Amino acid sequence: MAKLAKRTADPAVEGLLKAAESNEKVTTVWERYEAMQPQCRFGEVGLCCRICMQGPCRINMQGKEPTLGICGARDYTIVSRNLLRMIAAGTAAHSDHGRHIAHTMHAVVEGKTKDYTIKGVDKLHQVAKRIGIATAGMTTMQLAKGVADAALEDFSRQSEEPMTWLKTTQTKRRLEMLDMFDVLPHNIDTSVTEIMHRTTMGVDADPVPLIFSGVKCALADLAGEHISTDLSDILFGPPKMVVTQTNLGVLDANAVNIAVHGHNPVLSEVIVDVADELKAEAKAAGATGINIVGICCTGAELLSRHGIPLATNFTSQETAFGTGVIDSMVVDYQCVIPSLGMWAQCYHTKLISTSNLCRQPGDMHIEFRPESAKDDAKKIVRLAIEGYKTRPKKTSEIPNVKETIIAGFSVEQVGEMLKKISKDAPFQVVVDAIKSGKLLGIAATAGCNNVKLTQDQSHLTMAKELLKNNVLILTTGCSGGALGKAGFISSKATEKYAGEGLKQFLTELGKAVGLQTPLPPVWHMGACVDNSRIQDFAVELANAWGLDIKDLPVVATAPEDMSEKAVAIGTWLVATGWPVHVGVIPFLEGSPLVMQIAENTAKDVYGGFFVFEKDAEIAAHRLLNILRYRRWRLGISPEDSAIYWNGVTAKEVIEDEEPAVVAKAMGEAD
Ligand code: MSK
Repeated sequence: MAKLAKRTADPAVEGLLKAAESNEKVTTVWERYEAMQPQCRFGEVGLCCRICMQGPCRINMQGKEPTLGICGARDYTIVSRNLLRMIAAGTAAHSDHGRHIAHTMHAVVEGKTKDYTIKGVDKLHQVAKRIGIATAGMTTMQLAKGVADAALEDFSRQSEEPMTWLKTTQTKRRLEMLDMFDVLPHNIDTSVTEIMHRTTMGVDADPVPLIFSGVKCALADLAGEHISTDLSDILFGPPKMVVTQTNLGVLDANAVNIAVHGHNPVLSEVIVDVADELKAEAKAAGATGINIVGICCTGAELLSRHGIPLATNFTSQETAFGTGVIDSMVVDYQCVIPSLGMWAQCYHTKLISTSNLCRQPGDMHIEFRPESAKDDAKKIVRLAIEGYKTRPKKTSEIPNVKETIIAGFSVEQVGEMLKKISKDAPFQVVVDAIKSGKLLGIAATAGCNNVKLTQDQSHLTMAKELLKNNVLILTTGCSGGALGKAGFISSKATEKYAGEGLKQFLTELGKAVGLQTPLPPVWHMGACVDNSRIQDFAVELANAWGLDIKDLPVVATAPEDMSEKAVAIGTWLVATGWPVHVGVIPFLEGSPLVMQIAENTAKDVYGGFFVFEKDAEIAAHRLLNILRYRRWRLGISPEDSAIYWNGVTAKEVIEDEEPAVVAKAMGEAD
């Protein structure tokens, strides 16, 4: 693999890289990536099997020998098993996060902690009603107990009843379809366990049932994410529109800077509370105050609920140390890379781990418990104040780069805004905008950074193309981080990037909610678990239209996917009817059969399918074509029947629904 022509599209990160790379005490993720080249081709295409200790086996994808592993496993078995284990790991991560929040809610209900309250009482009622808990005459705590119990039951139910967080959140048609294919999971833990069992030595070798069970587990992941989102909203309140700033320029050389990083908001919410209480201690130490900033998805959670500035996203988490002004980086779990300890030793920054699930070499560990939340958080903040006192007094390296970001677009917030135009049928407003052509459709941009691609660049390229073509973007996670840092999530961005129809839609909606400026063209919906919000948005749209997601002009993209969690998310999106683009193929190319299932067969079964394309501009155009195709199928863009896509007219596609013809039209065929 050649060296990347450009490492990052983020000028703040670029500015810090030179110093970082001349520092012999640390290495950056980019340097380590280059040192790793060439990466193992067998691993890259998913054909390395180390499931049993007779291996590792590496089989040949070109049809040359060896074509069988020592046990006789073929390419499709090895690739499918590896894929399933990624889905299971992603599901475990998202869902464990949800379980921890459910336990925190229990601790609140049982009076074991006084450091949290139920801030989202309306959301509690809404979720309780949705999952079938009678709310009349119930106290807040009784309802919270009922919801937390129901959430935990979704981890452990032993009957065949499908999971509550699936059967109450998807369209009726989709549930019937998933039931017909026997992929509705009844609990999360079994879904993960079954995959580990099914893929172990001497169990399932048939790629078809293997992949169906991967879909089932991914649907458990969707439910796990939804539990995380719902219960966080109940504890901390659903996000509402907030205006703040993003990128490394949000660091403040004169304040105690605390960067919170990871995914679970249970600790960081309390850090925000106690930071205010400890301001006087920071001032006594000579600082102007305490400046909390976010990284990755803990950052996205605090951004959405409190307008806490987001400093940076995944690939630049270690480069952030190079500013020299972060006094503590406080990590919970997931996407915390193991090199951080090395960086902490080189700078004065304290790396504070807070969960025994996620210890780091070189960390200081303060185990965070909901029962002693405030005391734990105070210890953590005081360590940062101590860190400030020892910060070397040299000129800071804070890049002068920051952008305005408007975040907090929960589905509840979106619904409230749309009600200003149509009180009784809010999502009909979006349906009408799509039907009228103001909006070509909706795109979800999600997922990570991946060092194999220039940091953030693919997110930005795709967003530019989609917005120009009147596609409203919903975003989460590090994609939201990338777009925010580059100035795509502000009213100015609507002026700069949106096509005429999109601009009109956002201006009208902005006026309706009392703003003088248009809404941003990218709606930031939160952290990566909050892809459940994107799904809720699509379900609202589908129900308003009387359709299923597979019929809607909606697409999803993870242009720089990196994590196993992204594999789980992509799979449930496909299983619920979304066309899903990914910019980095997750170790599938070793099996033409599995590639065929992902790109084509999935479409026939679920209506959703994967689009694999590294080039972001080409990918954006493929997604635009899919949106046009879906619009034409709905009869709302009859003029598109004459449009040639890759040499095939839309009319031909409809009349001759041979998968190969459809694939060619969508630019998916060779
Ligand atoms: S943090 S999973 S790099 S979005 Fe959610 Fe970002 Fe991906 Fe981690």
